[in-house]
Amino acid sequence: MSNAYIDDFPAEAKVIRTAFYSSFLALALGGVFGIIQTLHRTGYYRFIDSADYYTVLTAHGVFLVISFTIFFLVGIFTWAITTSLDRGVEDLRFTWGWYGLMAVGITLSGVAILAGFTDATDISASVLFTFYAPLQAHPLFYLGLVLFVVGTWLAGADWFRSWWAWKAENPNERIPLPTFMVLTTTLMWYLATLGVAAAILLFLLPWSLGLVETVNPLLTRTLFWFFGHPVVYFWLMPAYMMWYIMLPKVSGGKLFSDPLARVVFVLFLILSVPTGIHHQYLDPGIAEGFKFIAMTNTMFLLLPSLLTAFTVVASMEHGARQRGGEGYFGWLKALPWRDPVFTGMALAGLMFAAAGFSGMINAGMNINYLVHNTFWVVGHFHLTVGTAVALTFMAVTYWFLPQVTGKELWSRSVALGQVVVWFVGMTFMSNAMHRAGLLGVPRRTAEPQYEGFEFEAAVGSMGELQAQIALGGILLTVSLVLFFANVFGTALNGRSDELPANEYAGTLSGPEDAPLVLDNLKLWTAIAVVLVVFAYTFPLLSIIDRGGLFGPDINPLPVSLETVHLLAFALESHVASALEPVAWLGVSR
Ligand code: HAS
Ligand code: CU
Repeated sequence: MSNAYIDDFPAEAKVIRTAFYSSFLALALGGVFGIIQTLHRTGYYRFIDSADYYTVLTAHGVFLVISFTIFFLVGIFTWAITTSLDRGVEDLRFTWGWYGLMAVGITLSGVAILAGFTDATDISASVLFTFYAPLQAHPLFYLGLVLFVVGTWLAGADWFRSWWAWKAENPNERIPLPTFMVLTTTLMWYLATLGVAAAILLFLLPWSLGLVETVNPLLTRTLFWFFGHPVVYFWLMPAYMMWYIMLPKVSGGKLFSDPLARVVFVLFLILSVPTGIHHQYLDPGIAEGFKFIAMTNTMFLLLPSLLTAFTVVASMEHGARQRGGEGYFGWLKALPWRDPVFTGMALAGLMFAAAGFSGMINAGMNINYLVHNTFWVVGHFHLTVGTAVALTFMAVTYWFLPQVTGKELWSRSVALGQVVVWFVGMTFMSNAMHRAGLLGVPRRTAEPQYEGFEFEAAVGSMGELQAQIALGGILLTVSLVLFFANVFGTALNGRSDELPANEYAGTLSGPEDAPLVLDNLKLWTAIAVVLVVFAYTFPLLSIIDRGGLFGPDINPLPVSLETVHLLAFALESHVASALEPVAWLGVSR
């Protein structure tokens, strides 16, 4: 008889359950702040002071993109490791330890943010989820983030430990695909978080504690984006994992290609970090050439997602044909559209296709000037993290919750309604956000409508856009209420013995078709490091060279970074002397 997860791993199920509930708490809080700011910005219902808008926005951002996403992913990664290696964690106390560190960390940061609403303390952290200088938070906020990130590092160590132990017992076997995905994602995360660790520990925390007086804002921005771009793949890769190993199964078929899935995760490992500067196309302190390199890397980074679109849709088609689907497009009808787990993930995928297009536009250096810092970008990330990731996580919750609680899902039809309402709400909200951005409506402000200035819409009107955004926000809130009803309903159910087995999709082309080198994690990590060194050494050196490590005024460490000039000089004279013999051709420097 095949068992549910909780039957085989009761202790691990408890950790995962706790991580999920932490994630849902953050989702609820983030959702409340979300509807407050949608209604405030669009002018439909205003009860907060506009001066508090940054605090609301910070709470919305941090609770959703840091706590909701990451608590959920540590839960499913722990599931993926234990299920695919078929062994429990090595040391349960260690597992609870990293969970505890994450929980304490995010609580400290959360308290620091929420304290911004009262004047009773001077604690506040209204610095947005992109907490770079010159915005400054109370030290508690940074300290909390440090603990949280260290918690995730230890979680990664836990997964590696399991894999090492398994490898010792199974020396000649390929890394099971889910484990492979967890390990590559973790390695990417280790590399990415070096940036944020440096930003916080060397600059922001000492500055907030008063140990140093100033920081170099461009440097903290650049270190933030060193982390801030790859963090989006830390959210996406677990969702992709679900599209690869769960979606084919619920579609009724098998994963089209295990080797291709490995290639995708390797590409993310090597390309995610050296692209962060695409968030800084408008930063005047970074030379255009460095931006061009980041743009080129970003365009290559489209590849793993395009491969994913192909592989995942091919797997869905395989499933549909197993279920009797026929014709070029007729197979779509044979998919299990009444299953919320399937429909949620499929709708999330559809929206991600649109998100990919807005991402490509963001990524173009020239066209980015049109959309940067406008509402367009907000539209983009509500399709990506707000739907591709969030909707996938909610959809798979309907499968995971029974697995880790041992209880039947409270209502499948409410679940189906929930994922559809999210899709419809996000269609209204994000489309209108993109359009508003094209008219120049700025992001990150409570007062987008400047006095005496009218945004001219080519089609429709500002009022219509505002109405769509507010309507979308309300539908998303309704969807969240339905989601929580199901989570509570399920938690209140009794134990059931009729749960589906803990299984993930088989493959049409399995690991035996994948070249061995794909499993060489050391090689891919080394390549990733080299690319990061190439992409970041010179931009960072030149930022420090011009602005000083701690800003232009105080400079406790010697800045002996003539390197950039020296290198330029060396290149220049070399080129000049090489050209000497042909000087008569009229070539001069
Ligand atoms: Fe982005 C800004 C470029 C992906 C998140 N992005 C942001 C911000 C966030 C964010 C949060 O180059 C704002 C940060 C801030 O506060 O300032 N982004 C990209 C590019 C991609 C991309 C090129 N972003 C993401 C993902 C995110 C995310 C993923 C979160 C999870 N983004 C940018 C740039 C900026 C930016 C610039 C800076 C803008 C500025 O000026 O500030 C790519 O990775 C996208 C590739 C995606 C595709 C789509 C493939 C399609 C698939 C769907 C398959 C369909 C299925 C369903 C499975 C090529 C995989 C089929 C269903 C059936 C029924 C058949
Ligand atoms: Cu990015």
